[in-house]
Amino acid sequence: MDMTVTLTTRELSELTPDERAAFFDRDAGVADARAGARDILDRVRNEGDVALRELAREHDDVEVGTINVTDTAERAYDDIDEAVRTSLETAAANIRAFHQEQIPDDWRHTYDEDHRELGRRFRPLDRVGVYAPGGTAAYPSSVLMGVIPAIVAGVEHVALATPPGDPVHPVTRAAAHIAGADRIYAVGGAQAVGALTYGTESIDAVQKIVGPGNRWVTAAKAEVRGDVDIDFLAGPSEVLVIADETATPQYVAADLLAQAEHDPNASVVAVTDDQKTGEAIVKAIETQVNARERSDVIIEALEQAASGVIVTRSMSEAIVFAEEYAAEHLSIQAADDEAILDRIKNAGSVFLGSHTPVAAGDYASGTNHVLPTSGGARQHGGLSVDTFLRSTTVQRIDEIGLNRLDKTIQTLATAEGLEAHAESIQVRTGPADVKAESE
Ligand code: HSO
Ligand code: ZN
Repeated sequence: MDMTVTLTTRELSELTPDERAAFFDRDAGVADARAGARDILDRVRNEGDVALRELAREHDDVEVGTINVTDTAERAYDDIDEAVRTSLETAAANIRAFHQEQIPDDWRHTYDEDHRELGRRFRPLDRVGVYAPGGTAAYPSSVLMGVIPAIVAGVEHVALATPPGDPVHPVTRAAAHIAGADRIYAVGGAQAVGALTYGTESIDAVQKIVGPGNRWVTAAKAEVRGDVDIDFLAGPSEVLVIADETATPQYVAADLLAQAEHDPNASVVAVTDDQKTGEAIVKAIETQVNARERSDVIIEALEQAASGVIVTRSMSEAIVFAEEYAAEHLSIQAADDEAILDRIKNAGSVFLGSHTPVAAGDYASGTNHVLPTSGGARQHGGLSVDTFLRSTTVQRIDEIGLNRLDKTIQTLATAEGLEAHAESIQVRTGPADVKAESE
């Protein structure tokens, strides 16, 4: 059945405040899912594996046998299609190489003519949990994106949780094997987040949970913050393409459709300073959409208020719009791409030029595809080696160095009324000429 998409270009200057806000306040239903997610988390905390089995029955219509399916991964690796196995390995190698560049060196510097030495060291977390969406649409690529940076960071125990399916998708298990996960748990949804946070008979609790998920998983991650560390909230996919008159409309349209097929709540936007290019992009979308297998999902995503083809009066106006939107993926298909990039601060991952489709980063170029959505790029970046490290500062001060800081420290300690702090210096250096601040 052919479906049609109703789409026209829209002038940015003519959007109403509500229409503008729809682009910038994207929540994708996470807030509404929090109470339901909390109930599930409490069930898992109280009833452990029993709750996991019941929830799989209730939500996924699956009878879960063994929850820990780690020892089936190698077999899955051997059994999957050879082209898929080679592609997973190529992607994994590129992801590994890119993330290896991110390993920070421990450092020590001396200050104050060598009398004060300060430094920073980095150590991996011990146990982390990676969530990868699964079920009907399995995401082995998200397994690579979550597990590889953790392994590169040196995390000893990396657990993967992914929906049970019937059984867990073999390509997902093969990806976990290639990436180096040491546990694979057949558990999905908010209950997976609960199990990794609180532990169950089959699942060990972790220190940090990372990875993308649907709104239930995302809501559950928001709920467990405080009990366990999380990466950030990664909701439905988003892409914003900045295009000028040199862009190829068919490429822009294809990039929008690609992210739109993830989720009816995906937000896909093209913004251009050229009316003709905007119209050509709309036309290309209309031409391409019916040929897509997932056209129903794509059309829903395209028709939501946070999607569209926007025409601006200038490239500056397009850049301001992109900054405010703070895209998970920002694609710049314009002659001056580097100059435009120089003016952008808020974006999870940037794709420059017409031969750098977002799907390249989704799978195989090497960058991470677990990225901030819903404007999170205003505050932080995507998954990286840093996500799995803790930093510690280290210092050593010698006698001369302490004498030089003596008065500063004692004065500030006295100003704060913390006499024992001042004393811990004075016991080493003798009294300093410090006057208590009179009130
Ligand atoms: N674009 C998604 C990641 C993904 N794409 C997985 C294909 N598979 C969110 O960045
Ligand atoms: Zn994608």
